[in-house]
Amino acid sequence: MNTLAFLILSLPVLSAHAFGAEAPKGIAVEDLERALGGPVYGQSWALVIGINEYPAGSPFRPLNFAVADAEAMQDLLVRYYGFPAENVTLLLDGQATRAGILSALIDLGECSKENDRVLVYFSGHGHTVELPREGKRGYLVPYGVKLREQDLSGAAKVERECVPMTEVRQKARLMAARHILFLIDACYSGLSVSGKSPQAVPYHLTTIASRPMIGILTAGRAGEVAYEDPDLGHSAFTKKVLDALTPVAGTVLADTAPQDQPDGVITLKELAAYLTTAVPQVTQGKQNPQEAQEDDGQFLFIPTEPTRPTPPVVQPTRPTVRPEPGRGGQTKINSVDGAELVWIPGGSFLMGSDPKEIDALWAKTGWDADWKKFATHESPEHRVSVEGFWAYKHEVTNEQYGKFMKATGQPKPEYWEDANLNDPKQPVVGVSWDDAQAYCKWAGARLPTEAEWEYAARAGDERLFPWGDEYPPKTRCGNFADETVKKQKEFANWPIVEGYDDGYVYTAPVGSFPANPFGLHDLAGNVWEWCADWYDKYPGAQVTSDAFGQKFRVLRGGSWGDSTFFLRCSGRCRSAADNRSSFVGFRCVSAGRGP
Ligand SMILES: [Ca+2]
Ligand SMILES: [Ca+2]
Repeated sequence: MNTLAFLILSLPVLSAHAFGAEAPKGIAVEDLERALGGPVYGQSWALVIGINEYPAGSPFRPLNFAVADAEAMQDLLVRYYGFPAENVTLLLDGQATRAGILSALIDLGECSKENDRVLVYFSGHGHTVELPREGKRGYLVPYGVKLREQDLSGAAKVERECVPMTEVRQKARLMAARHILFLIDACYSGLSVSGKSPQAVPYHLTTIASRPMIGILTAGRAGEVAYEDPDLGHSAFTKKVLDALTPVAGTVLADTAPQDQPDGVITLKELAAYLTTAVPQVTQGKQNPQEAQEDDGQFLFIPTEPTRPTPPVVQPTRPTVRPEPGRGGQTKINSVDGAELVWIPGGSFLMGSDPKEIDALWAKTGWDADWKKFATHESPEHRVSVEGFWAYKHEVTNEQYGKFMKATGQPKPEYWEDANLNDPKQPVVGVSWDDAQAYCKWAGARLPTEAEWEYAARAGDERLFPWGDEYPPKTRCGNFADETVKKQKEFANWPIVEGYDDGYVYTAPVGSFPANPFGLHDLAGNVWEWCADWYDKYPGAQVTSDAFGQKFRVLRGGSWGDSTFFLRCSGRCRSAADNRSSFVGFRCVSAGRGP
């Protein structure tokens, strides 16, 4: 498919992302900007945290929707409220450790300037402790918390493991931003702002927009349980925040103002007024949001209009987000394992391969006719849409896997001691599908779906191999069974890519060869990569196989031991989930909004 066709096919996806739904007219916004002599805010920054996973046996049960809550909040801020995607830091599960949260709060202190606004959102457990001398203290419960039931009343133990709201408040003091808002979807006691909430600030937008403030809205009080509903797909509190702030047909539910006049600007007071009524309603009074603030400004939600020019994007100063010049793709670092991720823009593509194309390729390459039966599992070609996602640029390395083992006590994989395979920069091998899953969970990531893997490999066109259509390749483009392998006595009988020499017998250090156009290395060869899916027939497939169904997991891309059709973007392979092979590793992906 040519580039133009690809662009046209992707257009509905891109335009939906770029412009969102309808937005309010925003007359008050223009008045406000005129009165202030410029935009209401300099930059907008957000830290968005969602934790589903709490340790087995801990008194904090796992949550179902905290990650979905966080992702929806990130989407809301970027799509409707003018937060540049690169200014929104998302910490999910394994990334949201105590240290990770505190460090991200300090980052906000580093980047935000005096005319900026900062929003911190947290969805997870909260906890309240009675202090031994007097008073109570509220905490956010981070990922990886090590507390048993009997520890919960011990103030010092909880202080060591959890994030005190007093500390969060202290970190806010590092931020120069004019308006700082904490939206906390957790129940605990003690709001940690001094609560000098002004009784009667006149509703005058220019005043409240230009005065400073730190505000906090929490889902409920100590002893209340944050309510999750499968029908809502979110916690009750976040669902109502989303309801309150998502523009529908040009209006925003929470935009009522004291005079009940929608003006296109939603103040924190308006949002709080909406939530303190709506949340108890939907939870039968079991959950009662609390609000407090310091100083007399008001955090403002100002819907961005599709027609308003977007403010110039200032490159963030945070080290976690770096642009990658020349690719148009954005990269970021996973702070848990140090892996570099690249943004894969969403789109649609033809997955699988056409039997005619297979015949033509086999005729051209002279590959063994018997191998064609494997390729029948790639039929029929079918169109698949893929949402944008972040993908590891490289296969997970031994060095990264070592960090995971150290952090979690995970046992050594097979071949860990094999000097041919255990350099820190070589990809980890000898890992089962479950090992790979466990790693992903720790790293706050997941395995790619088979469709995502193939989409990423094809990199926006219909190329046969991640490096292009050429076979055998004329330039070094990956680590396969090659002339170097052939020289090893024990592998002398292997089929190889004739005339191709990559210089490696076993696995190569990741990234030793050029990336594909999406910026991903070693998709073809080096190690097979576990995908999330069961190995099954494609929709509409005529071919049947005993291998289809919930028996095997998908492997993609071929390895240092492969030389032919498995190296193609569409090549499918399978393995039992508990198999630990020297040819098999994995890479992770994660959801979230891109640049
Ligand atoms: Ca090789
Ligand atoms: Ca690979």
